[in-house]
Amino acid sequence: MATQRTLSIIKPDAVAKNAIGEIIARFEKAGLKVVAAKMLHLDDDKAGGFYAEHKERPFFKDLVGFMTSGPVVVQVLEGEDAIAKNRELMGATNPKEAAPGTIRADFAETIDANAVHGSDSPESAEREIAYFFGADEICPR
Ligand code: RTP
Ligand code: MG
Repeated sequence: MATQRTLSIIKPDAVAKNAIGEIIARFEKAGLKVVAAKMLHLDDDKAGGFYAEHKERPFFKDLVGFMTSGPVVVQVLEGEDAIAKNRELMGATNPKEAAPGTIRADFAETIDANAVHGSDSPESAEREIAYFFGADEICPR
């Protein structure tokens, strides 16, 4: 498996819990490198555009409301099989179904406030990274 990049977001609930460092430590311990990072407070347009694929879903309004409720930390993670590795570290979307020891099992309370986002395919990763970062903001090492 080749080196990949994926977009990670530490969501407002996890930022509010002061869990930024613990979450990033899990990525690093798993061999993923942070090659770009910034803190942002998303507005409705930026959050809605990010989750455009869910526009027609009943939970869309709540999702945008939650993602704009406080600051987030967006990062580009790089490493072997980074997309799947990050999804594994995150655990299932619903924290009640997330495997023990995953980020969502340990830091998330509900399916709405579920601590982290991670790209779900190489195509999503490419779009999502470009949605938040210019090429000059990514520092491979
Ligand atoms: P994410 O995109 O945030 O990484 O999460 P995911 O791939 O695990 O889940 P996805 O299906 O893409 O859904 C995006 C976010 O929408 C909220 N959601 N709520 N109430 C519901 O049934 C429901 N389903 C999804 C979650 O917060 C999920 O992370
Ligand atoms: Mg998703």
